[in-house]
Amino acid sequence: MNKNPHTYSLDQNAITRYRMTVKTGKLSWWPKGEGTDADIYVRLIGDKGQTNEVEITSLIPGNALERGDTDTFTVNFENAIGNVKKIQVRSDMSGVGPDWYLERIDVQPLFGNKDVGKNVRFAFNQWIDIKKVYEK
Ligand SMILES: [Ca+2]
Ligand SMILES: [Ca+2]
Repeated sequence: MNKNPHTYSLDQNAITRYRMTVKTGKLSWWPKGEGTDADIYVRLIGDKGQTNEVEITSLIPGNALERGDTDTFTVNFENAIGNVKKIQVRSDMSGVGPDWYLERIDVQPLFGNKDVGKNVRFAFNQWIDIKKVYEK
């Protein structure tokens, strides 16, 4: 018998879980305040809708989003959105020196802890330094 009872058909549209990898920039050898201690919020937009907004800084242990750092964490959203097309990022601009140089965010769809589908990379390479929604 070769039958696998655990075979399932995975509906890509049912994904609500993602691994995100956020890279904070390091613009030169001399620190320019690239890191931040502000609260950062993210929302994903797909071809079938958009997620709720999640505060990613509460999902990162220790001092999140510091100069040159790569922070990796898993996010569970409330609803599925189909294929990821865009991302929105905003800062509450709290704390000392809240300006943040965001290099990029990678978004990998997960089923359980298994990668499914392609990683989507959003290149920002810009300062997040006012209270507005930045979309890529
Ligand atoms: Ca800063
Ligand atoms: Ca920080």
